[in-house]
Amino acid sequence: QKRILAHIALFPSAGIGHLLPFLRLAAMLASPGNYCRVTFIAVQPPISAAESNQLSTFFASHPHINRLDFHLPNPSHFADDDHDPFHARFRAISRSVPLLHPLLSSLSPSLSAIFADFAVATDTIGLAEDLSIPLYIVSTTSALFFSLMACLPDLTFQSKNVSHDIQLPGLASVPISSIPLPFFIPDHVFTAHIRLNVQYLQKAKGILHNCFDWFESETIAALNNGRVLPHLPPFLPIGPYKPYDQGVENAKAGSYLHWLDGQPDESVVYVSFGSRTALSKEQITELGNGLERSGCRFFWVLKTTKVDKDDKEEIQEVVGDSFLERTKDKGLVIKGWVSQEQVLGHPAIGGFVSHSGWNSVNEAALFGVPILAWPQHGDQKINAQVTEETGLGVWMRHWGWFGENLVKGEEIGEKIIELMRDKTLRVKAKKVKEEARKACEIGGSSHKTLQGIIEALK
Ligand code: BUP
Repeated sequence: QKRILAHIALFPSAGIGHLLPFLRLAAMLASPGNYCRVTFIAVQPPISAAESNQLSTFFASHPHINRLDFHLPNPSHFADDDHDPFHARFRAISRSVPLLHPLLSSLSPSLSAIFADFAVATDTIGLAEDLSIPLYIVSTTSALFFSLMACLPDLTFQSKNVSHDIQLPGLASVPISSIPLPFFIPDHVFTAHIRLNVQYLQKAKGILHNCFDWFESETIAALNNGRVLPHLPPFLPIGPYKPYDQGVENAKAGSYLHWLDGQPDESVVYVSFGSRTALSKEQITELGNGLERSGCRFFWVLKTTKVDKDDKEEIQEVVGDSFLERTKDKGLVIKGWVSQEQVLGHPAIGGFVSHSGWNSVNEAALFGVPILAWPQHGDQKINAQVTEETGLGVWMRHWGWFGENLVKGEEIGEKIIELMRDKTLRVKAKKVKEEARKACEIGGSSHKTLQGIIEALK
């Protein structure tokens, strides 16, 4: 019989960008020596194929983690004013939280804590109180964007067209053009959902942050000193979360990793805009043009729909046979899921054209890969600002939000060349990697913080 000193339930919200950090956290908590039992609440049905696949692979290789399937009674019931299935699902999950009570109260051994996504914070606070256990909120974004969300009820944004900066209390200012467009509409489903979840933050025991102190030290200090908002619980950087052992050989991964094996070190630019952004056809053409003009080797993960299950077009239909033919010696274009952590960890990768999703930024930090940040929506411009300030990347401010501008291939090509030739940036990115690794080592800042949290629950 194994010694179990704490039993933690992990509760993610919708989307792979929420699920993956939770799976990583689950693997970290359940690792030998922590004496933690982990129950993972797997919301069913997931929206994307990527989520279903990650859940199956994860539980096949982590049989010691308790999978608790949580079937939503009416997954698509709630209206969604921006037609974003992920935003609609955030609400559907939140509203179903009371149904978790009987499932969690009957667990044995009984729970010591719930670690829940910020996107379900409000409803889960009541649940944790009913179960008389602490709730830790898991943030899946940068500390700077988290600060903006925390201040949201006190902020009003008049117009995105008048250029000025937003001063967050105790923090660096943020350009108005970085504010996500839904924040200009107070009753937008995304905005309303965030405002709601911010209200009860003080009741949480702590806020877990996928990053490390060095990367965002001033913002983390401001959050912890009460300068951003009084009475916030401790903001606890415990990342970057380590990729977990997937325990399986994947034939598809084999093929693109094999291609990367044949490329010189740090010669390939990796291009991916994450799981939720499909560029317009015109922008895809310009991007292809830019990659070709740059003359750099490239590995491009192509997406044409927001939800992966809907993505049925063949690569050649999107970029054209002639593009593939012309670039076949230089580039590889793939559709569908790739193991990004393996790609970024491959020695052939020398740069990353990224939307600056927070997980992607952390993975680039962990592997020291310089980023050319091309944010598309949500927290991504603010994440890009953080990325640039740390020296991990450069941010194309004037390229704008998704669909705002058509960025021409000529400029994309030039920026890719600059990214791949920039030795100073490469050195800075290596420094970030060093700091990230130091934080996660035994005795490092993130490691110590996580151990402190686990100890407090025993
Ligand atoms: Br796509 C893709 N492989 O093919 P972010 C994504 N990922 O491993 P998000 C893969 O998914 P938004 C793929 O490594 C990261 O851990 C990637 O999270 C992994 O962006 C995660 O980077 C994606 O936070 O977009 O959530 O896709 O910021 O729009 O929510």
